Order: sequence, then C-alpha cells, then structure tokens
Amino acid sequence: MSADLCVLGLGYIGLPTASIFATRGKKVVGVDVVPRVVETINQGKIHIQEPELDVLVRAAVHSGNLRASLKPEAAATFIVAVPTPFKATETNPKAPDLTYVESATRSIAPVLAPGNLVILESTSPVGTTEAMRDWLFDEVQKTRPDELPALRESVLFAHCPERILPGQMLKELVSNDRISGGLTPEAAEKARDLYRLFCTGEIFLTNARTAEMCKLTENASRDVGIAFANELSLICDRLDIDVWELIRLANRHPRVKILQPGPGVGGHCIAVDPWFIVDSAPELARLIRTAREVNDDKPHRVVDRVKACAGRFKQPVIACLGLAFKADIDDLRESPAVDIVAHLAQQKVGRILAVEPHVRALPKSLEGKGVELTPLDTAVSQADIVLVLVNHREFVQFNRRKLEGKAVIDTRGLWR
Ligand code: SAJ
Repeated sequence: MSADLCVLGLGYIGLPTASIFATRGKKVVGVDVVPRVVETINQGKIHIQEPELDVLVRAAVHSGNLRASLKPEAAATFIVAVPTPFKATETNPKAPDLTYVESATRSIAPVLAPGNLVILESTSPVGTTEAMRDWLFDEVQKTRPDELPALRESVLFAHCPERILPGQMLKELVSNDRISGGLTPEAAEKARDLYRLFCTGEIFLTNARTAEMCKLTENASRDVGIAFANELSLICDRLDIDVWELIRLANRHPRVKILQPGPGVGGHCIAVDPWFIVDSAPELARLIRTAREVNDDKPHRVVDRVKACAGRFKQPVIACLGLAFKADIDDLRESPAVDIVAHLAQQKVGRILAVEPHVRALPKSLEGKGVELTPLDTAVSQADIVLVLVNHREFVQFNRRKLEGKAVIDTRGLWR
C-alpha cells in the first residue's frame, strides 16, 4: 500500500513536518539523499538541534508511521522541503540556486500517480512552483511518455511556505497561520485540507506566485526593519547617542516599532530570501537590496570598532560573548558572531576568548586560528575588552560588577 505522504528533504523544515504528520496518523516516507540522515532518523534519533524535536521524531518513528528512505516512494502527496541557497552566476553574485528543488522534483517522476498533490514548502523565488510542474512533466515525458496526458490532467501543485522560527519551531508549526497557494484553486484547497490536520492557525488560500512572494516579503520586511535599526546604531555611534535608549523612546510612539540593532543578520533565511526578490526585479528592488547591504556590512563595522578599541592596549585580551546567530540557540551557521570572531583572529587583533555556552567545540571555521573556547567567568575575568555578540540568557543574567575596569562593546544592548 502506498504512503499518504512522501516528504523530500529531512532538514529543519522537512523533518518536523514529516514527524508531525506521522504523529497525527499519516503514513509518511521521509526522503533524504544523505545516508547518515536516513539511518539516524530510522533509529528514532535526530541529526539537527531544535527543542523537543527529538521527542517528536522518536514518537513518529516508534508509532510505525514515519520511515526514512534514500528514494521517493509512491504517495498521495509529495512535499518538497529542500534548501534553496544562492549561488554566484556571471550576471548575479546572489542568484537563487534551485538545483535541489529541481533534482528532488525530478526524483518524484518514477512514482508519480494520477491525482497526486505536489507541494513546495522550500522558500523559493516567484515562479518556482510553475517551474516545478514543468520539471516534473519533463521527466515524465522522458521516462513514461504514455502516462503523461493522464498525469498532466490530474496532478495538482501548490506552494505552502513554512514560517517557523528556529528555537520555537514545534510550537509555531502548529499555531502559525499558513498560506496555501495553488497553481489551481483546487490544489490550494487540497493542500489547505492536508495542513489542517495539525495546523491550528488560519490557512489562507491564494495562487502560487502570491504565496511565493508572500514568504519572501515577510523575511525582506524583517531584513529592512533590522537594517534600519543597524543604520541607526552607526549614526548614533557617530553622534554620541545611546541607540538603545533612542529606540526605546521612539517606540513609545503609538505607530513606531523599530527592531533591535545587532552585529549583523544571520540564519539561513533573512540574509538569503530578500536576494530572491532582488534577482526577480533588480532595478526595482532598491530598498530591499540596500537593506541587505547595510546588514551584511554590519559585522565589518563591529570589527573596526574592536580594532580601534584594541589599539589602546598593549596585548589586548578580547572576550567575545556568543557565537550563535541569535539568542538561546546553538546554531552557529551563517552567524555574524562567528564571522566577527574569525576576522578578529585572522587580523591578530588580540588574544581571542570565545564564550558560547550552547556548544562544546568551536565551529570548523574557527579551528586552528588561535581562538580559545572559554567559560564565561574565566573569559571576562581575563579580558581587557568584552565584546557582546549574542544576547543569550546566560549573558543577560551575568553579574555586571565583574565588568568593572573593562572596555565593553555591546552590539546587542544587553546591559542597558
Ligand atoms: N535580528 C536582529 N534584530 C532584530 C531581530 C533579529 O539583529 O530585531 C537578527 C538575529 O539576531 C538573527 C537574524 O536577525 O541574526 C535573524 O533572526 P530572526 O529571529 O529575525 O529570524 P530567523 O532567521 O530565525 O527566522 C526567520 C523568521 N521570519 C520572520 O520573522 C519574518 C521565521 O518566521 C521564518 O520562518 C524563518 O526566518 C524562515 O525559515 O524563513
């Protein structure tokens, strides 16, 4: 008997999605191209970190409803949740890379059956759901041409982007509103009915292109907001104004809600997705592009500031508080904090003590550079300069008296 669902890509989105469907009674086959991932999940374990995900995956696998595999299997619905990074091309250094979506989509062709629903969850440039349909039917044409008319007639396509916040994924997976954008109204409705199984938020119907743009717009909007705050922080440094106090006061206006400055924008979404809009309409997306540039520039500004401060000491010891891309998570990938520490080490600005309570070892990019992973108290007591890069709870609660006599560069406004 074929499965109810086949989920392609068992990463941060695919794995929780596959697991939650399985715990709600759907027969799910999860597909990943990495054998280690498949083996780990089949043992009821996880290869990524997210609060409570281990419990959910264990329950899903032990119920017998979730099984991982290296190849897609026949199912009523296929959900594609693979990465959509960017790549440099001749004309665009930040062009979307749809290689994974294309190969996952083509891999469905041998098991595709009439009436199937194919859903794209990956954050994608406008037009990707249509491209997905074309790739899939192109593959069918090459391998099962006789069956193409029946499949063309009946297979449905929709885009239902995820919106979950790393660190709160399982809660948001259930409670967030969703968008279901179909290539046809019937596809949008069918996808909505499927997600209703676990989604307690509202599910809004639209077309696929609007759904694609909506997801990109959400992250671009946050990026532009953060860029505004980051730009303010630079202006305030120049004008000798405390940016945190400024924002707190400005936000007392009933219609102003400024976000918080930081050392830059990390993570796998906000620093990537706005480029998909820029790529689609380069001459129109001026503000969105500039926001990206402002946020990408921020880590360099932090490094310059530390260098200027370090010049005051003979052999400066710099305690760098936090490596994660944001507070209270252990995810160090695409983290501006890691970049800043790497630059400081590379430029030999001083002895670098990195404090990251959420990890046991330094990431590969910092190995062999003389960076020392150090407990918070030790690092601060030895430091001339304390550089705050992440607002982890442990740092917020730190006894500020221990900072006396130290130069503090606080990119997160932690101790205001
Ligand atoms: N940041 C600031 N200042 C702020 C807010 C965030 O500097 O005021 C920084 C964070 O420190 C971090 C980066 O921005 O480095 C991104 O963090 P985030 O919490 O804003 O977002 P992500 O990347 O963890 O998750 C985002 C979310 N999108 C929105 O809030 C619009 C999430 O809902 C999406 O599902 C996710 O992207 C995604 O997968 O696209």
